Amino acid sequence: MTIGRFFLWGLLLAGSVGSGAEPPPPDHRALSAVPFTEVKLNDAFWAPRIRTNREKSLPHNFKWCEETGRISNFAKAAGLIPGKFEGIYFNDSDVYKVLEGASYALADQRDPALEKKVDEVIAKIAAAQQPDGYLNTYFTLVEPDKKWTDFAVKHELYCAGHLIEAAVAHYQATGKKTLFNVALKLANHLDALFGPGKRHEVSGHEEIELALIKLYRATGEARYLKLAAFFLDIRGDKSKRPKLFGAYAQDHMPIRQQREVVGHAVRAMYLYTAVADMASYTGDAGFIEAMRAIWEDVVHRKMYITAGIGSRHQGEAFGDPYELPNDTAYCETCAAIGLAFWAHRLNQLHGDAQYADVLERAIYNGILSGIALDGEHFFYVNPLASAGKHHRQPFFGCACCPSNVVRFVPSIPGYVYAQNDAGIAVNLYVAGTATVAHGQMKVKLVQQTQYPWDGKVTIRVEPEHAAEFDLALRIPGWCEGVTLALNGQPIEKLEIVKGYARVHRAWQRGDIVQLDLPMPVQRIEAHPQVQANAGRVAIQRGPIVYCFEEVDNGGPVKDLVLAREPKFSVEHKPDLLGGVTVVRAQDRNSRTVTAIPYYAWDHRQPGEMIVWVRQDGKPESPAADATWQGKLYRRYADPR
Ligand code: FUB
Ligand code: ZN
Repeated sequence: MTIGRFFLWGLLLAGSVGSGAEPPPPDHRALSAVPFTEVKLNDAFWAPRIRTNREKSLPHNFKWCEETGRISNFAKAAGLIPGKFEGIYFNDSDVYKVLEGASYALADQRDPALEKKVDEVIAKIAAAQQPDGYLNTYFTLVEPDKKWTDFAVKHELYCAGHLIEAAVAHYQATGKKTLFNVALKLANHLDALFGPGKRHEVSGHEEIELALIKLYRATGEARYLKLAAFFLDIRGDKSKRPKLFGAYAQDHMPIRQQREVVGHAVRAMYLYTAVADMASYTGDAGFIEAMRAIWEDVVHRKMYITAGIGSRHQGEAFGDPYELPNDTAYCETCAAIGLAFWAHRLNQLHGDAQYADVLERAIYNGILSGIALDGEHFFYVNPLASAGKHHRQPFFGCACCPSNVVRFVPSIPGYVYAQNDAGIAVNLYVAGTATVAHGQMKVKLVQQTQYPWDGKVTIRVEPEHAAEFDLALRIPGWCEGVTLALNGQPIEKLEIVKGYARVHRAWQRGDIVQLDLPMPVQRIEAHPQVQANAGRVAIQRGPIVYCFEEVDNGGPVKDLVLAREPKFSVEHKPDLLGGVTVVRAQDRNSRTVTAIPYYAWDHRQPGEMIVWVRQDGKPESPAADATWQGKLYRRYADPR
């Protein structure tokens, strides 16, 4: 029955664009995220960051968007003020991303000043839209006769995608349709131009696909989903588009045939986010198999321990398998954010915690390093070793990363919980409350924890009335020896399904679940083919990857060698770097060395930084034997 419905919808998607009268496609996801509007965080780690994002990062980004002409480009395109276009041709997208971030922030907390700013900017955007729905300030002001002529380079569809994402977030957060109506008009314009029997084009930089799927989810209008399906179907297909853009833009072969991740990392992540989303409606076996293989290629061969991806500066691109240099790592902040998007979609599609493990790794490491504790300085490139010359900047000419991180941080509430007919899944451990719809009733969850510094988590379950359902708790891949108790009684035999400890019972108001995820300091080793990490280990505790900085260690750290059997100790320092747990160990000369969370590096005196340190006794060139099957990183076993 279900397969039949998928098949029918597959045909409808592949066929001509219809009136939208057909029934909606089934939602094929094993889990669906509990929306950001239903989750409030009040923890000691994220809540202050979300506040800093609202109070500092968003005003800072609006200011830079003003000062660099990004916002006035809209006023100019609208004819409200005179003047020429300023900046790069895709600068509209930064304004949209900042608005998206502002929308999540407003959902968390109303803020009249921020709302006023948002309304003002939206008014300029709306004024810049042309009567047919077209909206792009670069083309309106610079090349009005060249609209929709340079799909490989000029990012018109990319900018449209970011507008749509911002509009959906703004509508969901505030209930206002001011930006949403602009997005609908633009999406309808795209639908009139592109599709079967119309123009066969794709964007050189993916983004529109995932955005159209979001718009479909927000409106139920099938044509947006069909247009996204069309863009995905003709990508890399020479029979539909004789001149492909090549591997850089994942446009070298049809997506269903792709098995390796290639090209520009952000482009790839945005594309595969949309592919995973699309599979959740079509059950498309070709897409699912492509995602399986490409995911393995990324996480087993091409991902840094920080969940940074895209090792090459050249082309901002993925390198060869195991090509993971530390000091020259590119690891664009946007790419880690894109990986988080993709991981989140695959977690929902398959209901498998392994994807949320990567999501968590990205959030606490490769993404968070992209923004300074003050909320006003940003990394674009996130290397895993530094000679002391790489520092966060207030903004960039190409400002994709600041605007991406300021939309990602306030969206984190939307990543914490997921649900299905069977019950509720907890993907991230963050103190706060959530209201989750289950059948006809609502279940309130109250989570308390000091995560990521401590693995003890307490969840109070408050259904409106007693009811049977699952509570599925993600057991992180880094964790060994988890224990779980229900109302104070240990659960002896945990039922672990796809990485979740599943507790099924008739829940009563006030039931308490206590999860204990032990967080010893772990040494991690990399696959022997990662040449940069030969003879080295990295330190991880819980979800946090650590690094050594010169400032904590009385001098250069690049030649640091850990003792053969370091006796690790940890100390939580509330006044250091916004509150961090530091890790201490001994070097091979028995001197104490100190590591801090990678995300917090480069906040004090400039100096060397290193994630992968030499380990006394670890051979430089061990064999890559079968024990490495399917692994890029694993816990280091002492060669005793
Ligand atoms: O092209 C738009 C954005 O600028 C990309 O996603 C980033 O990699 C940067 O090149
Ligand atoms: Zn970026």
